[in-house]
Amino acid sequence: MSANSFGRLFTVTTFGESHGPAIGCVIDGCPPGIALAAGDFAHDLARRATGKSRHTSQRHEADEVEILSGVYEGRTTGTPIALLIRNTDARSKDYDRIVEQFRPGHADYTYWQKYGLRDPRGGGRSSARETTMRVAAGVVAKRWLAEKFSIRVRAHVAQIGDVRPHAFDWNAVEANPFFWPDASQVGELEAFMDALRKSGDSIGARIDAIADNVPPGWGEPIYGKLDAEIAAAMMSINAVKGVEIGAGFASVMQKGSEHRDEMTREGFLGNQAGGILGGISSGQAIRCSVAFKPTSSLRLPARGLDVQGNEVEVVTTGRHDPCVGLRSVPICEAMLALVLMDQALRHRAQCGDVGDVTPRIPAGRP
Ligand code: EPS
Repeated sequence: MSANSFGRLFTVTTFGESHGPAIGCVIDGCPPGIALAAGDFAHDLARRATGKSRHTSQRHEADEVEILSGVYEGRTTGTPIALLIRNTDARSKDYDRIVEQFRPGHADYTYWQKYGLRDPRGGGRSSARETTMRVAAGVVAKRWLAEKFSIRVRAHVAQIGDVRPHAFDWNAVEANPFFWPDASQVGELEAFMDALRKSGDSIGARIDAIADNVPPGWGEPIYGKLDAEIAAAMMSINAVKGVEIGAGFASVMQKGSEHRDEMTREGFLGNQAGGILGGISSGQAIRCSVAFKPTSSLRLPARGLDVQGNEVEVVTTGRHDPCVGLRSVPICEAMLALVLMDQALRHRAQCGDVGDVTPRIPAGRP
């Protein structure tokens, strides 16, 4: 069975390949009355888009959204919302050389093993192009979460290779092409990425995604835990190889007396939990970290196989990202928002009669 739909009450199905005529999604279960227009998607889609700086793939797509259904007189109607974006700058000839070859580290081989055939152009559906529609759907979720709960979902690049921020300022994140929170390092990153691009190699990145003002109670133990579904959502993004919630793997080294977030009437005294305890939101900020592997489409020759099983030297030319993690900030935001909206609707459906339960501990430290 395919698995191209996400969510239980607020569901998103994406469709389309990187070099097909179009990509799209169908959102179902969206509450009625949310203001929505085609132009509302432009900001987040531009944050994800290729071709905005020399540090990414130079594919230039307009990414204009067509709302095909589910919106009337500027508001959602509660019926399925179909969104479509036409592909206007696919260069399939770039892939002619590797149509029958498997790029090491890419999905080429596994798609072939699974389906016995594949759309090799641009990596087909395994291309980062698919994430465009997740960002579009995430715009709806972010808006509903903000209007209903004043929830803010933000992400930033937290590491590129072994480079980490020396300082942190959210205001710096949107002001540079790296979504980097330390303005003093932008020059260093420009030089780092220029050298990397010239070398023909690629690098990984870590993204931190945070949701503020999430009320306590969201999450459905045991098998619908909020952290489990956030982790699954992030792992579904192309190139993701790891997800942490709160302290994550650092908790291995922590003592219990260090890890537990003590509670006072003024709020939690820490957030090692990343805002989730027992699979349920605690009211602290939801914090997750996502590891993106280095892009596998490299012009540096590599040993690979072709569809006949012959050993070949694989050289990938065309337009690729030296660090695909750089453009993943809006994608991680979208996936976090989509999980939160789906869980909020599920919580309201089952526990809507519970109301506010005291004591309500303030979020405390972010
Ligand atoms: C991308 C679309 C892709 C690449 C790039 C990012 O276009 P195509 O499918 O024609 O190769 O430009 O995909 C990669 C991450 C890469 O390095 O190949 C996109 O829309 O994000």
